[in-house]
Amino acid sequence: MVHVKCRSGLYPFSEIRRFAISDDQVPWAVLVANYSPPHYDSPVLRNKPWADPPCDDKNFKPKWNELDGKINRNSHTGPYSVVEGRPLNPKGRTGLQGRGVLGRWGPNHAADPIVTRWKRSEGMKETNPITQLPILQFCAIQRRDCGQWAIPGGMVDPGEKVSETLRREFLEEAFNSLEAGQDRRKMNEEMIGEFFESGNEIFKGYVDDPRNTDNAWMETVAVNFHDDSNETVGKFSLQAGDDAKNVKWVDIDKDLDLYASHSSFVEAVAKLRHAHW
Ligand code: RP5
Ligand code: MG
Ligand code: MG
Repeated sequence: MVHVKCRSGLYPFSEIRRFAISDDQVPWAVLVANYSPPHYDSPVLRNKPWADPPCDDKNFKPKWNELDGKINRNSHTGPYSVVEGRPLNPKGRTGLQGRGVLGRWGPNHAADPIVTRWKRSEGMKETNPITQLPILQFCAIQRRDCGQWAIPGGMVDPGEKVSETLRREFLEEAFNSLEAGQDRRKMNEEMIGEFFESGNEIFKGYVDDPRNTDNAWMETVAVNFHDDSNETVGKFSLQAGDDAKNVKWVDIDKDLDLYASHSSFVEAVAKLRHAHW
């Protein structure tokens, strides 16, 4: 499917308007003679330790399509092209050149923990009256940046294992671990540590994120961790933290409108668990 959320209107947190292209014009293989997207590198990236330098910086010698020191510049989608020193978005045009607000040229790797439990009343699983299937709930956060509801995911730090990112981001965004006292932090870490030991990989690849550009894009590994009995994560009280301003259990259903490609990840979990969608 062609990307959609990274093609329209104003680029997030800017006054820059994307160059409009039709679905047919997205693939690089299709010639678009007048394609002249604006260039945007957000000023927030300047001298940030988590961001690459500008592509024309003489000291910047990235190793594209490989592990570059601790930075993973491989794409889950396979090798990407690099034209005039800049990686090209593997899904095609976005109407904007540069990095936008993304820290890395090329793939920006994230991880998304999809934590689920059954909706219950008085201990019994609730079913949807139409599909007769049990209703699954996932732990959703409201993003501070755009206000949209989302999976509590985040960026993989250089050298960090994806399994660690999944656990860390969940604790930061849904359990506010960065501001928790020592006792609560320890208790949550122990409980989540055990719970996160076994998950089901749902998706690995490109994300249709509104921040994507022609030269920088989001990729993720989405993993489902399920509390079947509401005895572990399912019964703990949630507290939003870091880049989340709200957190709650949300019923999974096809009308969900979530950030980036998150609805499709949640749909895959509902199918996997034979839940209502
Ligand atoms: C999405 O952005 C990913 O699926 C992940 O949920 C998220 C990571 O970015 P931040 O939450 O750190 O902004 O593309
Ligand atoms: Mg985060
Ligand atoms: Mg996040």
